[in-house]
Amino acid sequence: MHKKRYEFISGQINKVDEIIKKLIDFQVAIPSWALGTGGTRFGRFPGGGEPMNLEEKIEDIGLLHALNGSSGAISLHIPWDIPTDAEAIKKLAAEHGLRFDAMNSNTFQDQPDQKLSYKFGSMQHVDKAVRKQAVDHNIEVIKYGKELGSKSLTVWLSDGSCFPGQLNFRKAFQNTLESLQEVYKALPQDWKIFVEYKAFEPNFYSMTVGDWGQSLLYSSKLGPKAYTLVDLGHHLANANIEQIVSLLLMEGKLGGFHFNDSKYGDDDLTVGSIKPYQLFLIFNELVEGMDAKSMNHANDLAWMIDASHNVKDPLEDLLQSVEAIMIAYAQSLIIDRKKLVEAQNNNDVVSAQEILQQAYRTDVRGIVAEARLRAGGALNPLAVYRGEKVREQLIKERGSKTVATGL
Ligand code: RM4
Ligand code: MN
Ligand code: MN
Repeated sequence: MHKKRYEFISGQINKVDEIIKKLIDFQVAIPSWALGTGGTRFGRFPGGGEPMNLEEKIEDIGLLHALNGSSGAISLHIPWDIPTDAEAIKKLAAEHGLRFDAMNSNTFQDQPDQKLSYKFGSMQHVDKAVRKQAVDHNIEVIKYGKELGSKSLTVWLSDGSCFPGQLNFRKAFQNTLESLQEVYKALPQDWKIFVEYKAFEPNFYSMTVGDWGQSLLYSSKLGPKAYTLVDLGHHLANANIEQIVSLLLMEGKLGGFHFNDSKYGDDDLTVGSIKPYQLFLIFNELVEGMDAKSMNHANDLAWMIDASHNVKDPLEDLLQSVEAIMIAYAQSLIIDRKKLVEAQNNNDVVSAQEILQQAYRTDVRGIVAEARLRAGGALNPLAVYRGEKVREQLIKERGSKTVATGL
């Protein structure tokens, strides 16, 4: 079945081996906080067998990577994932073929042993002592990251205001910039810092890093090691994310991605489950923009998933998400770029649409599966996961009442 499907598709497109090589090289980092059942603010229904510590999280991601060959990195969140024995953690990750992608700091929650509260913000706070606490936390996160061999820090701030008048926007921006500058100073030479924006939630009147313009302002003022991070769920409804991506790339300021999907807000649903065409259009801009700058698709941007699971088995959901990313990437690689440029230059709008949709409507799953096989993964990861009764085994090992750290 696979052989037939692969032969059919590889006969239709050019340079299939080059495409397969790119697919094999392309790795998507899995967030440590997406391995458990997230729940909503109304309730949480844990599915059992969830990882209870960093070691078990690494094992879960190792399993995903063994199945699909494309999940060779992990993104950690501190303090949820403090590595008490960094050497042992590094060794375990290496055994599973995993590297450490961006480290994430957390100043959107108060921790039990914390002196000052982030209720009214962290880096934007009117009290300098709170800002310093947030800066120190980020510097500590860098320290853990260095121990593990990570090379980047993602800062997502929930800072903002819920009501008009609560904040002086300009002062909040300036405080945040100063705090980020302190963190920037502590960044090792070969590290990057990603400033992630979000339009709303948990603050509902203003967010201090609310959109890509604000993030770009911060990252431009910070310096060459600072970049903007795009999380697909962090825009106002119907925002043209592909255009945002294109311009950030043009400016050399796109740092990385948090993939997920959504219908209404920051829904954190499975990648490609709601708007697969949008995902394809984003990949179209990514590939075109990276090629225009001779960038390396696999390494020059940070590719991460940021999702949350309420009703699905988190590992099955992540397998689906990675598959959706690989499909969109493969489809963007088969776009007839020459013809598209021609159509654009001739104002041939009809042909331009035809060219994009020709690629989007091509069933590339045979190529993606072939790449997975060549990388040592399974032909059908989901089927293997279910066939081997992985969740049942995890429940047996870890118990049915486990709750993973995270949101
Ligand atoms: C936020 C944001 C961040 C992530 C947290 C857990 O909504 O997307 O990237 O660190 O959730
Ligand atoms: Mn995110
Ligand atoms: Mn989010």
